[in-house]
Amino acid sequence: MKAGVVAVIGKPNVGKSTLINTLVGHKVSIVSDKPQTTRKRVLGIATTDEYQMVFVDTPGIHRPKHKLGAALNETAKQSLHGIDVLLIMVDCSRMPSQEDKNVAQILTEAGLLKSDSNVILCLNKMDKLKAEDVERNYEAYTELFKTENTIMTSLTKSQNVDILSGKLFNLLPENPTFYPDDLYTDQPMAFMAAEIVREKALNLTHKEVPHSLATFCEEWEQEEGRIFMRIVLLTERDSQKAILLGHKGDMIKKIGSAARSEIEEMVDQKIYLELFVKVRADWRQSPRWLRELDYLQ
Ligand SMILES: Nc1nc2c(ncn2[C@@H]2O[C@H](COP(=O)(O)OP(=O)(O)OP(=O)(O)O)[C@@H](O)[C@H]2O)c(=O)[nH]1
Ligand SMILES: [Mg+2]
Repeated sequence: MKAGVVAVIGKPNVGKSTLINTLVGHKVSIVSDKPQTTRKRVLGIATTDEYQMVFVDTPGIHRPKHKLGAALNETAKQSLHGIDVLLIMVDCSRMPSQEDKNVAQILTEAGLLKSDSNVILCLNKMDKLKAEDVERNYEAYTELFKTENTIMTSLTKSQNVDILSGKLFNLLPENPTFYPDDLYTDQPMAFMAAEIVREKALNLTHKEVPHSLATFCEEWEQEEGRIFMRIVLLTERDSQKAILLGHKGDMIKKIGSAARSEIEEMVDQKIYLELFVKVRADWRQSPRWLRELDYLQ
């Protein structure tokens, strides 16, 4: 039996959470096309007869503009301790950006880009990579992260995921399993339900709303034949609240019905989902709110 911890690190929006959901075979971490979707360290656990891979999903490392951003970067850095394999993820359809360079610097400072380190560089989004850019981009990323142990993937087209899984397996140490075979995440259901609501809201809204949105479960009550849950959508301005509610409540209804079916599947029973939009100016700058939302390490 092989078992170990694999941290997935990279700048925002490269596909880290998509990869973990794919390899685990369950949605453990929400996905959107907006940067900074992942805000907490989330474990995704994949167990077979041969291995247990414990993936650590991390917030994308970026240049922070507020206390929330700084907390996200800190969470990503803290996730580098005690790992067996480091999986660096990039969007290979573009040349490395300043954010990729910051990721490389953090990894160098943590002593993780040495030749004897267990590192895999995953060049994702190959479906968007132009043929004439392949060589240039490949060289730029392998040079930046100082590794030739690479794999090019397209998660949206399910390309090379098995090869990546094989490469991870090769680097895992011999160990007994850490977690029960049927456990696929360390996150409580109430957190996952609030995240599903946030994902639906992220995918249905634009501009500043996704960035200033947080969700949390305020009440979770097992009732006769169903679970009652109240999930709060926290935002920073009345104008953002108006967008989240929509004309005559259209938007919040859409968010609710998209989230409800997914949460019901997860908890395997009917739910009564109450959504409530709250405005707290500048919550992203408030240590109290960041603590409350469990975004601080
Ligand atoms: N074209 C293309 N899009 C992809 C691929 N993999 C993921 N995506 C998309 O990229 C976007 C970001 O994916 P996420 O998995 O949320 O990215 P992330 O790295 O976890 O982002 P953060 O949590 O913000 O750090 C989503 O819209 C995905 O559907 C891929 O191989 N090709
Ligand atoms: Mg993510």
